[in-house]
Amino acid sequence: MAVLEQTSSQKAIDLENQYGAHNYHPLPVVLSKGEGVYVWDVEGKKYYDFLSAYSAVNQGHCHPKIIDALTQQAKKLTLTSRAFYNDMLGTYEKFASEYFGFDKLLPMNTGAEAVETALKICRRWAYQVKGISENDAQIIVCKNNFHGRTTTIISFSNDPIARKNFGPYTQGFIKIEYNNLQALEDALIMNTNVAGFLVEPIQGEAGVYVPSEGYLKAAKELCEKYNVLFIADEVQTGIARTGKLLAVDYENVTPDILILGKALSGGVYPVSAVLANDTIMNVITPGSHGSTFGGNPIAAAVAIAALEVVKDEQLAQNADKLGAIFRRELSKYIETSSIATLVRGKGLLNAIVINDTEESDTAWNICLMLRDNGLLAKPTHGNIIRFAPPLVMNEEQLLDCVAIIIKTLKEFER
Ligand code: IF1
Repeated sequence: MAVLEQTSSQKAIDLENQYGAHNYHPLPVVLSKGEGVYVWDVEGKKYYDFLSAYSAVNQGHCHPKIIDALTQQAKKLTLTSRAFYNDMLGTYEKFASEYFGFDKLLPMNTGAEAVETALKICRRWAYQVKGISENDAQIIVCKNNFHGRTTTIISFSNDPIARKNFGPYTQGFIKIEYNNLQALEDALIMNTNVAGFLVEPIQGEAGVYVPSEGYLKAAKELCEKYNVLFIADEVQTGIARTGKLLAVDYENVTPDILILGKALSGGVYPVSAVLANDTIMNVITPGSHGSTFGGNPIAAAVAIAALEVVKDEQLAQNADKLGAIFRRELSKYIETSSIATLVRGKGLLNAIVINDTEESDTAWNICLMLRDNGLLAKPTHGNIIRFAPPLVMNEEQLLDCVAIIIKTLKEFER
C-alpha cells in the first residue's frame, strides 16, 4: 500500500490525531488544493479562504509567478548553508533592502526566529553602541502581544495557555499597556537601561486591535527622545495586508528594526527577515547569529518573486479598497444585528466581535457554519472572528463573501 494514497477528510483528521502532537485545535476541514482566493477539501468542496494562513498567503494560493521561482530554483540549487556564498542571497538582500528602505537584511526562516534575531540585535546594540552595562538591557513590550512561540518570546507573553509550565523564563522585559503613550514614557523615565520597544502595529492575536491614530508615530518619537530602538513586528501586518506595504507607513514611521515573515514568501516557503541600518545591523559579527536554512537560494528566489507580485498587482491598494468595502458592508449589517457588535481592522486584516463571552463557543460555531456555507475563517478568542482573505481577491468575490458572512450570522440571531 502506498503511503500517499487518496484519503478522506475523516481519515486525515484521525491520522493527525493519533500521530501528531496535539498542539492545535484546527477547524475540521481537510484541504488538498489551493488557487488564488480559493481552497478545496479532499472531497472536492470549494471554499473562499478568509484566513490566508494567518496572513501568509497574501499573494493568493500557488501564485504562478512565485511557484515558478520556486521550481526553477529548486531544480538548480536548494541549499548551501552560509558556510559558502550562493548566487541568490546577495541579489535578494539588495532587492529587499531597497524595497523596504534599509541598509541591510538578516535572513531567517520563521517569524519567531526573526523576532528572536531582532531582540539579539537590540541587546547587542544596547551594549556596544548605547553603552548599557552588560546584562542590564531591558526591552519594553506590550500586554496581550503575540510574537511567536520560543522560550524567550513566551517569557514576555501574558497568555497563560502559551506560557504555563514552560518556565523558567527569560529576563529583561518590561510589559506595558498597548496603545498607551503615557505608560511608554513612564517606563522610559523609570528605567535607564531600556534598549528597545517591541510592538505590533496592530495586535493580531489580541483580536485585531487597532491602536489610536498617531500612537505609532508618537511612540517612535519617544523612542528617539530616549535613544531606544523602535522595533516593529510586521510579521502579520506587513506586505500589503493592512492596505499599505507596512502598517507603520500609515504614520510615516520608519522602525529602527523591522521584522517580516509570513507573506514575505507569499506563504510558499518559510522566509523571514530582520531589516535595519548599518549602525544597528553591524553589531552582528561572524559566529554571533545564524541559521542553516536562513538565506537559502530557494527562499531568496521565492521572496523576490513574492515581493514583485505585491507591487505588480498593487496588492496594498486592493487591500485598502476592499477592506473599506468589507467594513462598510458589515457595519451596515451590524447596526441591526443581535449577534455581531463590531467590525474593526485595517485593509484586509479585520475582525468582528460576537455578542457573547470570551469563553463561549459561539465564534467557533459560526466558523463551522461559515465552512458549511463555503468560507473558511478562524476565531481568535471565543467571541472574535478574524477575516483576512488573500489580497488578490476582486470586488465581486468580496461582495460574495460578505453575503455568505451576513447570511451565516443571521442564522445565529436570537
Ligand atoms: C500559530 C495569531 C496570527 C505573529 C507576529 C511573530 C509571529 C506571529 C505578529 C511568529 C505568528 C501566528 C502563528 C500562528 C497563529 C498566528 C497568529 F493568531 F497568533 F495571532 F497570525 F494571527 N509575530 N502568528 O502574528 O511567526 O514563528 O509562526 O512564523 O499557529 O501559532 P511564526
